[in-house]
Amino acid sequence: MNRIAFITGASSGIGRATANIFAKNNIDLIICGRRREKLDELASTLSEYVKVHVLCFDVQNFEETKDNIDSLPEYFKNIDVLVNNAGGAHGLCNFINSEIADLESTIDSNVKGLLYISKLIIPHMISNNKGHIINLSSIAGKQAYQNGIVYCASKAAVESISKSMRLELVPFGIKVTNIAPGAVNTEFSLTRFKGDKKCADAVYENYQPLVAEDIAKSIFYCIDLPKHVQIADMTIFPSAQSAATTIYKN
Ligand code: 8X3
Repeated sequence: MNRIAFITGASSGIGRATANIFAKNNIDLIICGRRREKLDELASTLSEYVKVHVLCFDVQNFEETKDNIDSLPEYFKNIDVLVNNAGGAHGLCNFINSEIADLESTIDSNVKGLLYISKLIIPHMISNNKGHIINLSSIAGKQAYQNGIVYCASKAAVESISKSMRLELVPFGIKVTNIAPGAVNTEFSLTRFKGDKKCADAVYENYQPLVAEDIAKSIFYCIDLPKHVQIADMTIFPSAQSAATTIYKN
């Protein structure tokens, strides 16, 4: 019987790449996001390999999240792998000049959304006595940097949540893996710079950044290990990066 994975933020980037690699390895999928068209298009491609169920909702809204998870057909409620990937950085700006709406959406998606999803899915894993939760943190969760106050805080929260989850869930046979990428060329910077493509592209110029597939492969590696092996924490940099804001460019 195939395993079943629930992936948030699956319409693009790391979430989408993870859905692709899971499907090619016979893992049935629940793909979640806010962009229905992109999810449907991904579902129609991946249905060739596995069963795919689409949920279109915003993780920032608890009621919407609950209604969507409650609506899952019985088969899809037996979730083996949860990939908490939805989130992003809204603005790169010093704290004094930052917008309240950006602070709210960064915390609401990266922290509250992750907690909502986990709170609704963990009971199913507990009743099955198995599961694996992958939380997408960031190097920003380990190392604070200038102009990133709320994003760094939100990812530091994810790091802490991963540790607490592991303490609580290991007795139920549930693994928890925290993944902290460095620079990955996705829509991340476009969101951070509010659609300014020139600024977003400049982040990834003059070195080879990671791509979404690099992180997806690492996620698949973690979930494909034997039952007795649990990766607790994985930090992944491009070879040119040595710290959150230290990238060797040439
Ligand atoms: C994204 C990586 O270095 O821009 O989480 O914070 S970084």
